[in-house]
Amino acid sequence: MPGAFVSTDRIRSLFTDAMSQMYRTEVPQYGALIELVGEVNAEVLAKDRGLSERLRRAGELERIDVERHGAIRLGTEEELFTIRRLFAVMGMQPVGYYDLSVAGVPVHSTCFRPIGEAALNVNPFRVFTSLLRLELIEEEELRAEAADILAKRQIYTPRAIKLIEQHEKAGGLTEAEAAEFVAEALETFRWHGEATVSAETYKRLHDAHRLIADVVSFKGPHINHLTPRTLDIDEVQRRMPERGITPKAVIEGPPRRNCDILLRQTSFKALEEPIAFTGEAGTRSGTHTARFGEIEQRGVALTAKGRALYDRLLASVRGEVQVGASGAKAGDYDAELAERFKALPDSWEELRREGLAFFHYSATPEGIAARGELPSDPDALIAKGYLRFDPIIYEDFLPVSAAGIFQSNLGTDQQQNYATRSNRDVFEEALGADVQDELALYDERQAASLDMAMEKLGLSSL
Ligand code: OOG
Ligand code: NI
Repeated sequence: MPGAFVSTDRIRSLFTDAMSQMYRTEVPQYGALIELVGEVNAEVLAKDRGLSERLRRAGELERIDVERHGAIRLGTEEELFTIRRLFAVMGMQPVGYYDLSVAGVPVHSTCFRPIGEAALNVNPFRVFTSLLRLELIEEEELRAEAADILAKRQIYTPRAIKLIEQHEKAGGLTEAEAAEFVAEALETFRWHGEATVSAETYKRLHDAHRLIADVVSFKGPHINHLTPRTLDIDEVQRRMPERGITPKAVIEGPPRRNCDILLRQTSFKALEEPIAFTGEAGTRSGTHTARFGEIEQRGVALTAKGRALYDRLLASVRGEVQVGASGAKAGDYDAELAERFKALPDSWEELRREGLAFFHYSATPEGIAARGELPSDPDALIAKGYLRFDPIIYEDFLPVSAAGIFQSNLGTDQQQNYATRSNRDVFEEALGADVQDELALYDERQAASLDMAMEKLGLSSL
């Protein structure tokens, strides 16, 4: 009886909440970051009544503190195939393909996220999901050994698999099944302090690449960070040290602007955690560095044209100023970033007029009242206040930023370059589906909003 099913949005929200609770308990420093973010958000809202009112009207105020994304790293094609089915239970679909091997990280990735506007409004939680590319391990013996170790593990509980199948068969889950599903799914993301390999194997994997050790040595793909939303990322970054939190050297992405674009993010350095290795002589203790906390601030989604400009400006800054391992030149980098990004218009109207960003259009009450005597051109309608446009928020990730987040948490001596081609077809085959094109999704939303607005104004859409 389909009526008895709970929405995938609800399951996603239950899951986000459960993950948040678990991660806070597992990583105390993450709890400290959450507190800091909450404080800064409250200060911003108290100072900026306009913003506070806008967020309240959009229904965002009460979920400002809910995490916006997390990340995992998988080891095998089967794991990726099943994670797609698991995320589908929560209304999350694969969007975008990210090849991180170009940045010296032996993975390729996608983002599982809700795609419909209504679902995004309820809870936009996403998971950046990477698949290890074992073929990038040069040493044949080690590659075979890693594949062997991974083939033996089962990262999903039998009950989770049953509930995924139930969802697929019946088309949904009941409230009781959903609660059980969330508890079972959570097991896949849990941290395990016991490695499944010996200290010696761990070291060899680690020598090949730290990330390989992180993926191969454990029972499952522990969530490696969660990321709440901040209303002032620069301020949180600045205050982190006061709380004993060490931030990465620079904020990834675009500089601070009047009109936020894309995604700005920063993280604290991954913690060194005690782990136990298996071995003939019983267990041996050691440490592993994987888990961290991150914050994000999102802005408008850019069109292909806007994105090309963004990529070009960012590349020019990075070509000019290389930030050192210990943060040397971070100030120069920030200054250069701000300077060069002056070439990207910083008003909503210019971004719209020049086709650099995506907007959601709506008919104003004045426009609806004036039906029948309106110009048909959107620009003219906007100029007269009959049509309004609001930024469509960027819901995806940025490969250069993601590489920066990865790198800062892998240590700095690991800059490796892989001479490989990106391998999207192989990724999609393992996934069992094509990843959706993010630009097409934004474009559809923009077009649909304009159609709807024009209809309300009694004008046929262009
Ligand atoms: C994922 C890093 C990418 C982001 O926010 O760009 C990411 C990872 O370290 O596994 O989460
Ligand atoms: Ni992240």
